[in-house]
Amino acid sequence: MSEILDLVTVISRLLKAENILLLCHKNPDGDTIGSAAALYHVLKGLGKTVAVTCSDEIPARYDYMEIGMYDGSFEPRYIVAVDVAGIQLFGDPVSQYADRVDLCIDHHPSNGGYADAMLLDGEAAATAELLYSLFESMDVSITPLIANCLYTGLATDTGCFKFANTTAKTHLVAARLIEAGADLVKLNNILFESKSRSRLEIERIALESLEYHFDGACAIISLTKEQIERTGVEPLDLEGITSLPRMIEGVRVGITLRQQPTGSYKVSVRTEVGVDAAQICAHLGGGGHKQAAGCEILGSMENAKAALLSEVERALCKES
Ligand SMILES: [Mn+2]
Repeated sequence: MSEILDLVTVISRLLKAENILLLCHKNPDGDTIGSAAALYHVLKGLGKTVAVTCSDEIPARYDYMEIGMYDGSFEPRYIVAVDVAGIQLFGDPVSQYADRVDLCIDHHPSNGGYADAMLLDGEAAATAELLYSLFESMDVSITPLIANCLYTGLATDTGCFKFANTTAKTHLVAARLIEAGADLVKLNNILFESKSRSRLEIERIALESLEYHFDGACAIISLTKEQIERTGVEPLDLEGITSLPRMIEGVRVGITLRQQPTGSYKVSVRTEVGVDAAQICAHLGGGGHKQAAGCEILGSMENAKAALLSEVERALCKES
């Protein structure tokens, strides 16, 4: 298990560290990218040699963060994972660092404790929210660029401050970031008000697969790997469709199944307050947050659905 650190200890370790490599999770989202980018700029500002790496390409829409990606030009001596709840989320080739992560900064209560040390706040809406507290304690000045990076993490993990993980603290941090120069209108437009054509196409296909269970309390959409490949949709865009089934009136549990290139099914579960998504996924070897969790299921689509539905039934019975 990881040694659990307080902010002061994390700061002293970061200040001592040299040749720092920051690791994001695969299928990177706004929080892992924004958090890595913000930490990158802060450490760079302290004169450190630092770079970011990720198994998947960082989507072009995030170019405004000006991330310095790792090009092999230094030998990493201090490795920090941001927003990565478990080593299975590194993907290749980043997984080569999995057993030598010095510090993990994260907000997933399910974090398995794979790093030597950990700064974890399971109450934080995003890793970016936790990082803001770290930077505040470090007394670093939040530039507009850093504010944009942190805002991106905060806004994306909360669905633009709409999800149940959003707290007063989340808004207070957002307010500080706005004061520091975060460009709300530009960022919200990039993050929430535009969709690629391939995203729309995959939504159309996903909606054709829609089915209801338990008198409409559960909705499932599913995509085969052929459908995903045909649209050429980016991983992040694909991630976005996981909110679709939960949006339907009367649906308490929304499930999205995406077949992976290996054939297994990546499952995303989104629930209304009162139904525990993490619990549903935990029984299937996954985990996550109360209202948003995931797991991976091997076998056929029908078997995957059957396994999920029996867990959903249990969760619905428990709550209602
Ligand atoms: Mn996150």
